[in-house]
Amino acid sequence: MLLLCAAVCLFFSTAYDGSLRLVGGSGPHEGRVEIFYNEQWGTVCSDGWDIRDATVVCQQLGYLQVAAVFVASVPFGVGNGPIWLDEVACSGTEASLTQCNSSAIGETDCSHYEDVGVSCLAEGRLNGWWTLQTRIRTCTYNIETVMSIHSCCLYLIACFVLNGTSSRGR
Ligand SMILES: [Ca+2]
Ligand SMILES: [Ca+2]
Repeated sequence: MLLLCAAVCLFFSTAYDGSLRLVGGSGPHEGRVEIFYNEQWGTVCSDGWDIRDATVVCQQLGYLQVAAVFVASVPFGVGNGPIWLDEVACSGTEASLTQCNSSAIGETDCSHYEDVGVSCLAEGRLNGWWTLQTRIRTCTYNIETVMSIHSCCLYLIACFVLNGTSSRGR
């Protein structure tokens, strides 16, 4: 059980090139958009940013719909580190933000005050795999990069117990 738990924990806490996260919001469903490349989290510039791009972000993270688009992520604070994406041009049907057209990674004329933010509708989640992934992400949201396997396990177990109880109760 502990091993399985550790594997699940590692899998979901490991960012890979193109991983997304939303930072600085009231929960994992909203915040400044950050994308992982080359071992580093970076932001996305608002040039060309629109609802279609935001839709891809929400769906990549397991949410069905966009609640709000922020072209300057003021409510969520500005990022630091690289600005990885600029001139993003999604059609809205891509499975991940990396599949959308954009400037080359890291090539930008933007400053951090132009970082984009997104708010996704927290209720509307995709089914199956995405639901599971989103639940685990919600559970591990506050435990960013470093956490012990042991506390991760306790957290995940608590998460599944609570989620299981609340969904059976309806
Ligand atoms: Ca766009
Ligand atoms: Ca630009």
